[in-house]
Amino acid sequence: MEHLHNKIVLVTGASSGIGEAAARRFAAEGARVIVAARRAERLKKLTTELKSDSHAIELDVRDFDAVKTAVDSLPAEWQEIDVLVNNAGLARGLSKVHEGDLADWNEMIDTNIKGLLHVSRAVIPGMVKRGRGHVINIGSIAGHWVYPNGNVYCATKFAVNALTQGMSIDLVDTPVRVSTVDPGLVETEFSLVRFHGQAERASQTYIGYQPLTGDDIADAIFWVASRPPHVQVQEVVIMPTAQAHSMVLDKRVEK
Ligand code: NDP
Ligand code: 8X3
Repeated sequence: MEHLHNKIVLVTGASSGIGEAAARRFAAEGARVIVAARRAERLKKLTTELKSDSHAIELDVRDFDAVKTAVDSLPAEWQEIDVLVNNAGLARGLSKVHEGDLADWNEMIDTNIKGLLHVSRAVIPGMVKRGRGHVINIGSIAGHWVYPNGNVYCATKFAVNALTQGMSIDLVDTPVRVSTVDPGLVETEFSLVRFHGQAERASQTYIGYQPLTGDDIADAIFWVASRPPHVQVQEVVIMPTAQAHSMVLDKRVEK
């Protein structure tokens, strides 16, 4: 196992859900954690709770100039990022393509595809230069199978899958590793965001079976990051025991 003690880990989308759980897990294992997201107040609170040295950056991954400036202007002691967890992402809406909302599409494409590219473009050159690093993308089973009305969100996660493969090929002649962790249903704020704050509708997503938690995914991310340097886990697909596929879920709701 590779020890992550004192390694620098940047987690995007750390203000909630999987990203927050990953930040807590890496910190608990002694890594130094940079947490990034738009909601600065949440990050500030998180840094007071983390069990190791941490640094918060308020960041909208959709804005490349802001991402580049934030990464380039990190304090000297935070510059040498060892692990990048490209987690920031979201779904907006659930509708047929011919009835879809353009603002929702743009937000998903700009965040999940372009945002991931922006952060990767800003961080990976330093990893290549230093001759060490690990990029862990958070994909989804939505990047393996399209489900009804999931069209654009699924397309963004198929794109993440393609970008993971592309990065892996592009970095094969360097020591930098590339991995993807692709979860099924995880209970976070994901559905609340997807349904534009409709709490009742969002909570229905997780009723009738035991969904995964952010901690379950953080566990997988940490496992991927802590393999020895010659071991590159390419892909981890992780689902609730009650789920077999995007469209196969053993959901038992009492009538
Ligand atoms: P949450 O809604 O709980 O967390 C999403 C995180 O992404 C938040 O911290 C949010 O921070 C951040 N984020 C969103 N947009 C931006 C942006 N423009 N710039 C910076 N940060 C942003 O959802 P999850 O934890 O579930 O989602 C995390 C990742 O996991 C996503 O990529 C999602 O697609 C993926 N995933 C989730 C699954 C699930 O079932 N929950 C399953 C498979 C994959 P803020 O709003 O403060 O900026
Ligand atoms: C999130 C999982 O199936 O809700 O990526 O799209 S799903």
